[in-house]
Amino acid sequence: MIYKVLFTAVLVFIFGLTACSNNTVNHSTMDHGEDQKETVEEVAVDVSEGKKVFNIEVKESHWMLNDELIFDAWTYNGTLPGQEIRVQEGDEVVLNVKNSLSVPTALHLHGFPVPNEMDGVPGITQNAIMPGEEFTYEYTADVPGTYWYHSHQNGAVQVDQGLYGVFIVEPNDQPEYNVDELIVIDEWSSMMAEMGIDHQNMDHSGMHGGHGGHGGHGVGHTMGNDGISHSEMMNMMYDTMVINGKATPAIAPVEVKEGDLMKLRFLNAGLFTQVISIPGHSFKVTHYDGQEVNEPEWISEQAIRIAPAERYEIEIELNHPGAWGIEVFAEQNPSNLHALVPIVYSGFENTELESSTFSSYFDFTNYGSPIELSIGEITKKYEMMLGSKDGGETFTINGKQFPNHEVYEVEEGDVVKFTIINDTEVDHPMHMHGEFFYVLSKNGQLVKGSAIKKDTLNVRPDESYEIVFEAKNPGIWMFHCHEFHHANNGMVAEVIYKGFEPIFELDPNVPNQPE
Ligand SMILES: [Cu+2]
Repeated sequence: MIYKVLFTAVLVFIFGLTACSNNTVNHSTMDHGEDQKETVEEVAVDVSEGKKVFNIEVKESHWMLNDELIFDAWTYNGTLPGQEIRVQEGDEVVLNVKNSLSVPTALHLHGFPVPNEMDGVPGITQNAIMPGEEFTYEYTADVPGTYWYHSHQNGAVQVDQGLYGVFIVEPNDQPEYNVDELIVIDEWSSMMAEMGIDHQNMDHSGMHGGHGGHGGHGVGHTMGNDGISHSEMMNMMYDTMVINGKATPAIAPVEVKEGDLMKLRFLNAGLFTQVISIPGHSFKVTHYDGQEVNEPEWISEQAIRIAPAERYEIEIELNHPGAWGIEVFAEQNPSNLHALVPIVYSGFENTELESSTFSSYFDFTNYGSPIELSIGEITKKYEMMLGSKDGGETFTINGKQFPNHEVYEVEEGDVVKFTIINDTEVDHPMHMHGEFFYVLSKNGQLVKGSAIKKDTLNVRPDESYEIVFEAKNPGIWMFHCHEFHHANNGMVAEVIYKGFEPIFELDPNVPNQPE
């Protein structure tokens, strides 16, 4: 019902815009008081007893996407994204998380194989952190890679509102890069910001059909008599591309020099499958979800698709001076969700950005060199059928929906194979907690290039994958779609180790909301 009200409000707003030549509010004349200044507070790092301690406050902050778009974000320490946390392989890491919001929250470290009680999933591994309360997460940073941290309490609202940041574990043998930059992709609805609609009060449960229209797969489902599909609704609402917390024209350039070796770490923290096109240079894809690709080769004119929660790292030799714009756009809505990330050589500061077209999409099933995996014989085989119900309004795994979901039981030492099949018309970036998996095959064809070690796998319409993982991290682990609306509407399963007992006590007074 709230969704319907919102929907009507959006339509009224759009109607209003057509009669108005200027669709932005000039915020420069508005008084936002002390909070208006864009505070970038240092994450307090306290190295004590050989541990790296970070204090993270979860709080509301006014955030400027550019000079005209300002909104009340939910942030980690006042910035969007939350400040990068970068540690060294082997470090003991402590995150003291203080909740200064008016709603409960929790922090999940995405991709990093944490002990189960540190996984940050309310109701599954801990009770949500209530307003005013704190929770301490501790990890040993023994697996290098690019990861991210985000809220796992009501993710469709909380991550959308800004609760995400990057967590990097640098390997001890990290190659030397002259430039090492993050490019965090997200999208925002200027419409809702202009209308003063707070995401926290918004019911996302009717908004799950976000992806549609991929490669002629229809545009999703119609909403009752409104005649507008969810995907069209998503496209109308999310109209602003956000890169590293900024929208055009405030996206900060990456400043480089000829001869530099550059590493770029892409993270998709949003809800849409995005396309990345690198202009003017060949490049190597060195890591998938933070995990090394074996012997990557130089490629060019290939665009990379990056689904929600995925990370891609690339390496570029800066040998083509100019002012370049890395093009990033949402596959289903390129006209609205589109941005250029400036890569500017010194001497080209005032030059118009040049972007480029691409001739094909990067294919990770045939890239890099094979490497022998030391994985034992498969001991368990499971199927994961991704489906939908209610005329495509809700989503299922093997016909089941959270909290009456599919449970996959494993024992420590098992080698578990999943066959994942997407029987819906939209993308599902499937994320397994607690463990990496290897991709063995796609659509029945064995992977030809480098081993593919990931924590999130985008399964597109009609695709099937076989993946395998070694069960060596006991716990109760979620395995869910990372399009939060889909998870919120049922697309969640669990991998449970036989006999595992969580050490926390479920508090019935805490409104835990793991999705
Ligand atoms: Cu999904």
